[in-house]
Amino acid sequence: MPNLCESCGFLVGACRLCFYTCSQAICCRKPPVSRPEFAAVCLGLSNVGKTTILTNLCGEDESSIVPTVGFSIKAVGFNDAILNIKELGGAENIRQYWNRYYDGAEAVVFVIDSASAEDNMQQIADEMKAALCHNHLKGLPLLVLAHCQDKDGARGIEEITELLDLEMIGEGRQWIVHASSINDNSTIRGGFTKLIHLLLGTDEVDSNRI
Ligand SMILES: Nc1nc2c(ncn2[C@@H]2O[C@H](COP(=O)(O)OP(=O)(O)OP(=O)(O)O)[C@@H](O)[C@H]2O)c(=O)[nH]1
Ligand SMILES: [Mg+2]
Repeated sequence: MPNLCESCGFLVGACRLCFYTCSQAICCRKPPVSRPEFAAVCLGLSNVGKTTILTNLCGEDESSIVPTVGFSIKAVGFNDAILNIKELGGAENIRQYWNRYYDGAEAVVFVIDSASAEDNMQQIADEMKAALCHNHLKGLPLLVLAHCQDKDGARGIEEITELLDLEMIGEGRQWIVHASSINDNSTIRGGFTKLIHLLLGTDEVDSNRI
């Protein structure tokens, strides 16, 4: 039977070990790994879901979203990088000023409603072409989000690639067309993750198109 002294010694030893382990955990915690930051512009016609997508990525409440007047900026954290995304409102009276906000962009995100009528697809193609021709956006990596895949009549990425003439529009830059829907957050994150791989130069695909 251990006497009282031995029991006290054992207790003190256990307390010391506990204190040492806790202090190690608190003091020796590694600093958070810093992630590279990139600036991106997010374009697309009005009502295609740009603000909803960015709000969703930030884990914020999506119930009170209103059309974007001018622009809005959100910093979105991903595993490998932080994207500072500037959304430009898509209404006609705002689109004419888009080019004032391109400066400093390192990537372009273009969101489309995949269920748009064929006539609207032509308008989308024209707006996209005009934006991507601008000096500040030339050659930048491009993510085309074929969004609203949950809607009836949503087009697949092959059809969208053809209708928007993406092979031609994407010439001279790396580009991705990616299907997404607000109902499945992983489809949205997946598209942005691919874009980050392009920005970091870590994508494993040889061709421009993914
Ligand atoms: N069915 C469906 N609706 C969506 C999806 N994503 C967004 N929406 C809806 O689309 C509507 C417009 O969304 P916004 O995020 O305001 O669109 P926006 O592109 O930011 O519009 P502007 O700011 O005017 O350029 C909202 O009612 C959203 O709930 C989606 O994947 N599927
Ligand atoms: Mg908006």
